[in-house]
Amino acid sequence: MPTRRELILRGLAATAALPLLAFAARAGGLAPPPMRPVSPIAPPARPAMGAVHAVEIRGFAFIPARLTVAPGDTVLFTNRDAAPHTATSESGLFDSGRLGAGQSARMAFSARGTYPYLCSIHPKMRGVVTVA
Ligand SMILES: [Cu+2]
Repeated sequence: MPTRRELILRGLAATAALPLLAFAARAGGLAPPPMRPVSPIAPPARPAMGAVHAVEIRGFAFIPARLTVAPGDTVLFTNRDAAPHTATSESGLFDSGRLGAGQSARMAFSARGTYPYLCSIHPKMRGVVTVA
């Protein structure tokens, strides 16, 4: 025959266990998170195109002569002189071709590195694009 004290303790234990059981039941009854359909027109996590950086060719100089961009960025070379110029990679990786007054050429840089270039018409005109 249990003592009065033992009965009280059992009662407390049962009461204390109830919230846990209720919690377990709720947890077990939770539906899995709904699957989200993948839409083919969902916007990409990152923009498809990087930033565009302007380099002006003015006064027989590239301005700025040294430019640092991120991978995927584009550099837009614009000739503001009356004389024609080019933006030509020293290692042959890119060449704007001959840019007349007001003409532009754009070059996208995907790989990290240092890309020195010059004007093939006026080889003393030099610049560097660093992709970092
Ligand atoms: Cu030039």
